[in-house]
Amino acid sequence: DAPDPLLERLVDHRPGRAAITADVLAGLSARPRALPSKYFYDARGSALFEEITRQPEYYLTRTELALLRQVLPEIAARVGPQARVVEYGSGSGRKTRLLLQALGDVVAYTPVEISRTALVDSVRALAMQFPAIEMLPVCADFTALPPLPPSRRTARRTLLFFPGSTLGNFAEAAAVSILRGMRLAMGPEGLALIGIDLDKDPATIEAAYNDVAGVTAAFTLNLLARLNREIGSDFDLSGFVHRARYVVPSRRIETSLVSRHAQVVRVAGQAFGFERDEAMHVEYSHKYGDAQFAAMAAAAGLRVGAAWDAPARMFGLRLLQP
Ligand code: AVJ
Repeated sequence: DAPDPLLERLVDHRPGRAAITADVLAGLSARPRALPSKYFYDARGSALFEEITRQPEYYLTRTELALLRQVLPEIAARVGPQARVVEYGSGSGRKTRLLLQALGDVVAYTPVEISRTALVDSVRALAMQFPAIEMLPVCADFTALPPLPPSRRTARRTLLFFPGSTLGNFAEAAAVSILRGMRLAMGPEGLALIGIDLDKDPATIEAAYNDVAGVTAAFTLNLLARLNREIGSDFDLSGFVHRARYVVPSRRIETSLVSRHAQVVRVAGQAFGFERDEAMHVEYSHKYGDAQFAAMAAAAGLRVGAAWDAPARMFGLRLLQP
């Protein structure tokens, strides 16, 4: 085969079997037990997430897309020409397309995405649509970001794009440290465009994580299938059920896999006993209030330069600056 310029340039920092095993052993030894949500995103997990975004109950993606379409001209005016765009958790690249179109003359685009399949597919499509933009993909967990590859052309500023309320998957301290990392990565002239889900009626939020078609449940359980395949664990997929509840005082969805009966799971030669109804935590999805989000940004040395909310405060975009 001819060498593939895209694959040759891809910076690959994917967590390997040893790292995943260590994370899983640590999570299973903790109380309550927990598994990291970043491992949802193998090829099948990323595809299932795309299917979640098409469920009627999952308002987040379509609301954010509509809001982006509406306010991107204003954002582009604030960002100005010749920006370098770095996106955290770029997924399918659907929102990226709108952003790159609105910005016009972007110098380079660096998607940071833990799913290699999603990354390669999306960058290939974006490279066709935007031949003038240098594509510098990084396959990594964005909380452990390797140094970014240098771009050929010098950029006037860096724009970090972090849509989807993916920040909400992190507990507050971890979210602040991600924002702090963004502050360092963007430099003094930089900006960050962040999508956040806003606190609202609990029933609406809870329905989004319990779609009737069961796609979210399949997405959650796929985590166990992925671990069985990649680290040789023996989770029984029919022995666990998906549970997602909105915890009002914590302003977050807490998703767990609940053991249907007493059982033993083996991972890397170690045995872990589960009790009946024992919950293993797998994901948070935080929903923010305005003051709370501004305080988190401030704790990271950032301020909210501009804010846009979808109708009925269903979702928000925030432009952060040092
Ligand atoms: C990837 C962060 C947008 O937390 O809403 C969707 C992941 N999990 N349904 C979210 C997810 C269950 C999602 N984000």
